[in-house]
Amino acid sequence: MSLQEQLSALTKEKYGKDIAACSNAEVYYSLLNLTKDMTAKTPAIKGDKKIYYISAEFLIGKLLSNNLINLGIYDEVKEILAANGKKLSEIEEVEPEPSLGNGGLGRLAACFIDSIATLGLPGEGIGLNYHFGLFKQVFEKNLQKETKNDWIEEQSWLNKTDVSFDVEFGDCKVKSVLYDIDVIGYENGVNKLRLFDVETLDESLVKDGISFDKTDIAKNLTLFLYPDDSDEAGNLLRIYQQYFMVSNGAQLILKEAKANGYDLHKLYEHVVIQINDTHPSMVIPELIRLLKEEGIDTDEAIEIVSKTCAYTNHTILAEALEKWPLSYLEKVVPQLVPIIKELDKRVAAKYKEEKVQIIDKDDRVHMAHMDIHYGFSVNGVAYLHTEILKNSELNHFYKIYPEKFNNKTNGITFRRWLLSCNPELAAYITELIGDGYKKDADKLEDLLKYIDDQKVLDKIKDIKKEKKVELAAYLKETQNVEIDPNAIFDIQVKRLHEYKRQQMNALYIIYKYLDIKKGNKPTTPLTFIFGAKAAPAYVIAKDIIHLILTLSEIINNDPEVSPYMKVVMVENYNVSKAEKLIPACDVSEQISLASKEASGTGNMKFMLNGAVTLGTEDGANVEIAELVGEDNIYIFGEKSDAVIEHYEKADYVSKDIYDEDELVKEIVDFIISDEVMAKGSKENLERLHKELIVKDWFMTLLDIKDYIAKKDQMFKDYEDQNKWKKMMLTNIAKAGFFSSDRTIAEYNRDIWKLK
Ligand code: 26V
Repeated sequence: MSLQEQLSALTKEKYGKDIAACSNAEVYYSLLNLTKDMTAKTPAIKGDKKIYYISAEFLIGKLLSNNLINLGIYDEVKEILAANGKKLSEIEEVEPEPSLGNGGLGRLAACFIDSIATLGLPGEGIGLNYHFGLFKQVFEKNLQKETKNDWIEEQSWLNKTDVSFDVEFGDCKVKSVLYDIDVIGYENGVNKLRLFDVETLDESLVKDGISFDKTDIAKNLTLFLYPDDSDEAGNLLRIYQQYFMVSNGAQLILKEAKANGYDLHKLYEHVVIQINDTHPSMVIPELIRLLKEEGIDTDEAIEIVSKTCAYTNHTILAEALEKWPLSYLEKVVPQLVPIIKELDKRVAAKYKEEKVQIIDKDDRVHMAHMDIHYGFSVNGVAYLHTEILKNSELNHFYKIYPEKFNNKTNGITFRRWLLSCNPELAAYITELIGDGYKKDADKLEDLLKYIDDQKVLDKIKDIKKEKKVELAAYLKETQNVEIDPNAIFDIQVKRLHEYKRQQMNALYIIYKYLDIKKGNKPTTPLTFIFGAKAAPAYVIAKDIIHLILTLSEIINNDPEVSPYMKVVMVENYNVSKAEKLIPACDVSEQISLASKEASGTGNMKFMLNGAVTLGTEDGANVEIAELVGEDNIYIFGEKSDAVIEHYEKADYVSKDIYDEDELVKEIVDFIISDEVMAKGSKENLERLHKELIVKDWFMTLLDIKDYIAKKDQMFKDYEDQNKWKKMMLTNIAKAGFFSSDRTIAEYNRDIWKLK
């Protein structure tokens, strides 16, 4: 049966209608079935050794288009739909977006499982099936409000299995239920993402916004990702979740190993566990505990686990490196405590340095320390990040275990971040250099032979324009804002965090606004676009959102200024919105304080889609700069060494800069000017203003002048259209290195060693 016939048969069977007569929703659910049927016929990836990627987050995004691409039927389906008067892009809108992640770490995990399957490696993601995932963001009175994201429908990509395990906590016991999502490799076989859940979950616990009773574990365990941890109950709940995830994971791994007849004494020959940040770190003591239950003695159990587990660090921010009070672990997972104490004792007997102990003087358990001592590999996620880990943050560990440390620069899947989100550009690249780049991303470099070809340069810019028109229409429809596709689209989309410095971008906007008011009009209009969620309890982050929204209201409604600049904050930024924003971007804002952004992956997505980076020497920006060369990127700001020194010496005083520099004072004070106060909230604005002057922990004012200068230069250079087009082409051509297929091949070569 042809695809067309299969789809028609499905719509007839399900809805008693032809494709053309179906609603978009009916077509979507029929396509869901069709894709699942085809996946069932695609062989599972098999091998003698398997990678289990355990992660609290898998920010997979919508799956329909990606799955169609990976099954090789995307174009055909698009044509069938078109022939029946349907548009795939509209059908995609029906699919709810799973919000199983928070940001870069979760999106990376999603790219990785795509690449693992694409490279034909046996591998599974292991995580949790949060019913409401990360909160949905709504704006009210220029403030962020949180509501639940109810994404699970009757018919979905989740396949319920009959796998179930008992998980015991200190004060209760729950039964798990496992859901699988198929992970289809690009023109390859199928792996699985395994998401554990509890059958006793009670969604009705969530009444108002995202608050709920945090104590009834059997009913609330998988409601939300990162439940609010500003109180003790919230912290405990996170530990319950983490243990639930790793205990199920470890039980599943051992079950599969036994089913395959593997010798548990040699588990590491068949199994490798990648611990994605510290959320799954308890898998180490849990696996030791389970191996001991299998009759293996403590020494050997520790050795087996140490040869099986590898750890990835994704941040050097102290507050994100988990340290659980021992008393919390005693309450939630008392069975692990003797094992953790034993692991700690062995470390203490060998190493006296306080900084490498697992349990510190205040009885807090440093999860990362356990990973480093009892894992066989420790990796950072970009060159600079790994260097900082080795030479500064984890230097005491590096001195003990230099051989464990390695770098794996992050990557992104080109299936989603080019083929799916920008089919126009993908098709044109194929026309120019063939489609070899889809499997071997380095081939994108072949584009460089067109660097002086006017027709090619023009066409790349035309495609960019087309994507900008689409984005403008989308924002008009969804948020009722009007932006001009002829403007420069300057975009900063990522989690809201002070270190990422959205506040610095806001200060530039103030500077530009005041400058236009003074009569200095930009040649090409400017559109500044933000998208960001702030953690619900992160007060300053929410103040920054408030400032941006208030500025947007003032600027967009000012007839003197709005023809020249607009400010838009996209509500509820998520993967689907990223897919619309990234292809339309001209200027990619990557302006974190040097040393703080471990890698960044948005930077790679923007580059691949022909945006030019404005960034600091941080994370993977460093590698982007090296690849494209200094003529094709705009780098500014203090370098990481100097920043680290400022922290060591505690000698950065933002108030000095504020007092001494008139322009800085003017733009910072604008935050609490009558004009802004008239539209915004005094409390939020005053708090943010004060924060910048008396604290500014992430050194916004240190870099603001350099940032303004570089950004102005960049907008000026945009006027030289040919120069800009060449920068665009160079960025696309050099993006091949950032394919997650390359990253995963390196993980496999150096860490996992699957055949
Ligand atoms: C930590 C915490 C701490 C408590 C509140 C909730 C929360 C959520 C996530 C985390 C982990 C932060 C680590 C993280 O997301 N790192 C990001 O990882 C990306 C993939 O490697 C990388 O590109 C980003 O630079 C890095 O910030």
